Amino acid sequence: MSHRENRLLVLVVLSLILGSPYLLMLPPGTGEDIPVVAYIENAEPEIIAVDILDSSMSPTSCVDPGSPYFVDIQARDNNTLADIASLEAVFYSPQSSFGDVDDEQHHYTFTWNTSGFHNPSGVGSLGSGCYGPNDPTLGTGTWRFEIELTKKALESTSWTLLVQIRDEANLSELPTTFEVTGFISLTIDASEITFSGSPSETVQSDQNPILLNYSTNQEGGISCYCTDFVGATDPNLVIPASNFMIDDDPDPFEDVETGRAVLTLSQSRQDICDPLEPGSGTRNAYVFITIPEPFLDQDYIGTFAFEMHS
Ligand SMILES: [Ca+2]
Ligand SMILES: [Ca+2]
Ligand SMILES: [Ca+2]
Repeated sequence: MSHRENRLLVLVVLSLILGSPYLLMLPPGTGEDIPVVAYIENAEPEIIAVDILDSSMSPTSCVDPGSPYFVDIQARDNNTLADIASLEAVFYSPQSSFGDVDDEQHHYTFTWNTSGFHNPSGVGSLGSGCYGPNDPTLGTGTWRFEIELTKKALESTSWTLLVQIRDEANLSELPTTFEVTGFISLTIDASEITFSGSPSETVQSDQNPILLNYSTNQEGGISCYCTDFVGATDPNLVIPASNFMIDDDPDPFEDVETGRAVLTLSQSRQDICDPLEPGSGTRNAYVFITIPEPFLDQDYIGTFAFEMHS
């Protein structure tokens, strides 16, 4: 862009009345015209404040992934907002940086330009609550982004929101630190399972495997513990937790074990799968019981508890 294009052009035409007695004879409004050109320098835009607001419009530094938030950006430009060309709001985790490509776990980009608000990569989402200044002749204004990070956004207290503003010639930026809160979710595709068999047999449950569906934005694991199983008719008889096994494949008696080793349950929490990366997925839990011998044939009732932990 040339030097002249970086300036506002104001053309002022002065009408000069000369002091000659002859000219005083001329009718009013006649004289010499002198064109005067005044240049107003471009002023650099400045970000005055960046505020993250929750759904009740309260300022916050903690962002829950998967929930909408507002980002208010107040900016000033002393040759007015008319030459503001674009804003960019980039959210990135401590494992990423400003210039990286967007991805749900680490990096989100939202922009404004004279055609409106944009989510150029489609990572995350923009809500309908976005707006910009409606009077470009003013020197300051506020842009509001309504944004949402996905549930894959990494749990961390050290995310950065870097806002950049550009006018016709200059760029200014302001960083803000915020937290993405952690979350864990685990669902099981069964509410009740049953085993049936004869004394001394090892049998699987009527539903095998149990599917453990998890979702988390941090590293985690899934553990299980189990109560003793108490006789429904004669509660003095119990099947201890140690008669139950969990495997990650359908066969608990392989010569060469597939995947993780078979786990004997207890009343203490034990991890039943390898550490989980942030994200979502499913793990299989194949469950078995070795029925004691001799043993009274009655129903025995107890509980398996599956838990997800960070
Ligand atoms: Ca400017
Ligand atoms: Ca196995
Ligand atoms: Ca296994």
